[in-house]
Amino acid sequence: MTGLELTIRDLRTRAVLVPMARPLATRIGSFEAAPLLLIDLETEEGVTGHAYLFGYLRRGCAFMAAVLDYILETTRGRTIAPTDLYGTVTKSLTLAGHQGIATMAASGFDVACWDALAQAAGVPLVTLLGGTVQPVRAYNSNGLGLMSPEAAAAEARELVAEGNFGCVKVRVGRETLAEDLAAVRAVRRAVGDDIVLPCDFNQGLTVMEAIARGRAFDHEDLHWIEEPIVYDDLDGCARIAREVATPIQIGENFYGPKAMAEAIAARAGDYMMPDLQRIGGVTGWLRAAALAEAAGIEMSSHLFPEVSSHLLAVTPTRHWLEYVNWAAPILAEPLKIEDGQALIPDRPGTGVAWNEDAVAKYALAL
Ligand code: SMN
Ligand code: MG
Repeated sequence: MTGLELTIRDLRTRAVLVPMARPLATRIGSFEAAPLLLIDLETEEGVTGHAYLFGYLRRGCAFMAAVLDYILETTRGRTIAPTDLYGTVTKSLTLAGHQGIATMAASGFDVACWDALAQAAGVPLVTLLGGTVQPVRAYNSNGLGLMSPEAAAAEARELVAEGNFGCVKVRVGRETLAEDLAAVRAVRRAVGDDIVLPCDFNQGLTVMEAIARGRAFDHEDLHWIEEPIVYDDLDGCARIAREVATPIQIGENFYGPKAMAEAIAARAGDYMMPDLQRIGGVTGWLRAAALAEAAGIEMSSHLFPEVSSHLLAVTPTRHWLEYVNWAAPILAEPLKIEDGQALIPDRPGTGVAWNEDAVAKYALAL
């Protein structure tokens, strides 16, 4: 028996709807508040693992909570050994499907397991994973939705200034290429030549539109073009990546490391950016990071900067952390940014814990 032995006793979920400081309009939907599902994984030993999931839809939290109830039923009384539990949970969800809501719930459970384990070990998650607490290069993704060129220019200046960021992401996919170009150029003029500028189409185009807009964007000094078309058309993505010089970035909708392996095999993207809640939590991320290293592909994160910062620090081909502050209001200690870098907190676990007053204030019925 070691101090690291933890036994699952209970798993509680609560939902909150947290207003966002800046609304985000994208080609696939507009967000003014973040529906978050908070997970508390209680152990017999008194350690509680924390994680949160992003519901996307208002009802999304309830969908995931239902699967998490089932995951608790299948794991209550088990020792927290995340790799073993990942296998158990994945297998138990086979007939529900290894995608979508089921995978999101399993990912949240995995993150809470790793958090509990790192807390029990008395070290930050990054340390438990064999890495070092260090600053992680981040871009400010807290805005720059679809808006007029003037508004985008003003918001881009604010986003750079608010954490001395070296990179901000512009959402694109307006009605016409001319409108997109006007916004991208206004942002470039506003922030100057030294700021790195990726852009995100949020799956809004057809393959032919993406090739046309991508070629036009090739002259605009954009760092990557993200999700030009629907996420599961890997052949289409590969076609675009061949025809467009600017690197194509995909990955926020990979469900599990196997989806990433398939995308790599199809040469569907130049860069990849798995999402903690879809790739399979910490366990899934580590496997995806190994695939990225083997393929020589730069890997960034999507949302969840609090945990993704630990994970990028042990990702051999780490690229950029996507910084969003959407969970900050309900966190006891929000992630800190300094000079465009996220500071992994030097405390046990992932550093995620709740500000209970804020959780009560933003409570959303499940
Ligand atoms: C995004 C993130 C969260 C909600 C909607 C859109 C976007 C991104 O694709 O990559 O930031
Ligand atoms: Mg995106």
